[in-house]
Amino acid sequence: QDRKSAAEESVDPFALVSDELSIIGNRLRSMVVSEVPKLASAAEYFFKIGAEGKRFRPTVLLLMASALSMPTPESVAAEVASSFEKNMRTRQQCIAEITEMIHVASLLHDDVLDDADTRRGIGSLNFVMGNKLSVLAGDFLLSRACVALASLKNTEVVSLLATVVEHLVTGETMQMSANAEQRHSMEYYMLKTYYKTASLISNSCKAIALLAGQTTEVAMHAYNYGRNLGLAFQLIDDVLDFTGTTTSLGKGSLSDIRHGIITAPILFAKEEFPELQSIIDKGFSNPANVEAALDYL
Ligand code: GRG
Repeated sequence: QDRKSAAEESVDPFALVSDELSIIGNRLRSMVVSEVPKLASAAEYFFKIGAEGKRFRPTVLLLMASALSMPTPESVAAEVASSFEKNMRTRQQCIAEITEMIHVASLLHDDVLDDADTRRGIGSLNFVMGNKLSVLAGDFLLSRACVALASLKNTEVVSLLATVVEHLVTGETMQMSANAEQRHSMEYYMLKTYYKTASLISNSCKAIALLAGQTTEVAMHAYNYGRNLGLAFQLIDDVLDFTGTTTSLGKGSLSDIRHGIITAPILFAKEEFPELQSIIDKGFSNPANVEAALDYL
């Protein structure tokens, strides 16, 4: 009973992998160079020190890698075992890098679609260098992610992460094309959230398990862990959109509601206060209506 739980001791998960995070940061900066200066500066924009964001996904993946990496049998010569383990960790770090490149590519395209002006506390790339270069830089990052994926020579892992890109596009399209009924459906919200946010985390967790040589069953547990974590991450992100500030979020708050996107906090509030529906029906182009909706949250 004297033993404190990890939560009580407030272990900082980022600190546990800080060395590896900086290795990955350096590698990412070297992976996104281009011979064309304009493209090089656009592609490296969100990989520069100070602009790297929270690095939530690489942190989760590196922790997953250290939890699942199996030691080589004692019968194997120490030198062989050490090079085997080093190789496995390098391949898992590569998943963290690919995941971050796909993530940043999606942010670049997302900011163009939303006409956002701020990201990670600085000007969004579209704001600083324009929409055209942002779209091209996103495509460039996806291409570099594909090359890195191919180098792993594991067709199942290639297929998992290639499908994630389709999921990101699917989730974004579901969000922007939802009809009135879909916008108010929790089921639709959860499916969209899986595609937009949880798929990348769950499938990359699964890839880490597969590269560790784990069984299909363990890989499925890793997938489910990533899926639930990803869904929880987006739910919290949606709450923060209402409660956060430009400083804490690194971008403007209330962006979902201003874009007419109905997220979980509104869906839950509506269950308790059905009268909120009439406010939603008026739309949120009028700031007074945003204020009226906020009273219910
Ligand atoms: C080109 C791959 C690609 C996709 C195009 C635009 C689009 C389709 C998808 C958008 C997906 C998207 C932006 C989902 C939101 C995910 C999310 C919660 C982002 C914020 O993640 P954080 O908080 O950001 O981890 P930082 O900045 O800390 O990395």
